[in-house]
Amino acid sequence: MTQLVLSRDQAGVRTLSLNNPERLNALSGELASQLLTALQAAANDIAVRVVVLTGEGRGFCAGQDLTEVAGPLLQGQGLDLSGHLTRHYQPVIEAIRGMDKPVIAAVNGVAAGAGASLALACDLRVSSSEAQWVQIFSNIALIPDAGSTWFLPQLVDFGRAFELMSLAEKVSAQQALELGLCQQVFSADNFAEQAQAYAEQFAARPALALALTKRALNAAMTGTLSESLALEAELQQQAGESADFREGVQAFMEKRSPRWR
Ligand code: LHQ
Repeated sequence: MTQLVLSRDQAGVRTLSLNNPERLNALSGELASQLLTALQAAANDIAVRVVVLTGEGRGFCAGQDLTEVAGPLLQGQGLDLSGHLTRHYQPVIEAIRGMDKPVIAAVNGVAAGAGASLALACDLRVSSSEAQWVQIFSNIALIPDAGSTWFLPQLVDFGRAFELMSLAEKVSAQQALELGLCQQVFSADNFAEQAQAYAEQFAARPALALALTKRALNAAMTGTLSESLALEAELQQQAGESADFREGVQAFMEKRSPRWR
């Protein structure tokens, strides 16, 4: 079986790299399935504190692998796109968002269509200076999927999201930063190293506090203020029962750096 997702561990950071570089890591059903398995393994591995999602070669991900749909489509066969999304994309997006660990997209090159959605679904995004971001779906008369219609308007306003989606404009790394699509832009020359160093900052923080923060932020996206206040109270109780909380306060009192579990 071709390994379509490569996995590497360093300093608590698991890097998952999409591995179909000849097609700019386009998403086939098999690639999506291997990605889901790799995300679930990362979620369940206590040694993994942060996950980085990136791509091999010059692309991050060019969206749906069009060679997979072209044959039947051009022969006039109906395609079950709805089933395709539910089976292949939805579990991946939910695995990223539901994981109790920071997931960082390291967008090393072009992120197009569902590839851009994949990046938007991550908790944080860093971009290579050479990367391009494009909501490319309307170029083939499709609508944005894999969560883009939900994530993008949370990062930019409705009008800008609709404009990017309708016109399929290519957004440069600098524009992506200005729009708030990514948190950092790193030079293409040593992008992987800088993305790793960025991820290690999160790996060095108290893991449970970050996990519960992610849970609270996720819930806040769809909830009310009252619900957020109630959830904060519940999750703060959990955080407060951790050894890390005790260590954090003790380290403060002793005027030293904390040593997280
Ligand atoms: C590709 C792909 C690709 C296969 C580059 N597939 N080979 C859709 C349908 C069904 C179900 C569910 O959801 C969806 C959602 C979607 O994601 S729709 C959007 C699908 N993606 C696209 O329409 C993007 C198509 N690709 C492009 O427009 C360009 O390749 C971009 C703008 C991404 C990059 O352009 P360049 O940097 O100029 O690279 P290139 O076009 O030369 O591509 C390099 C190779 O990768 C090339 O193969 P070749 O054999 O000629 O070297 C491409 O055919 C292949 N490739 N994207 N999605």
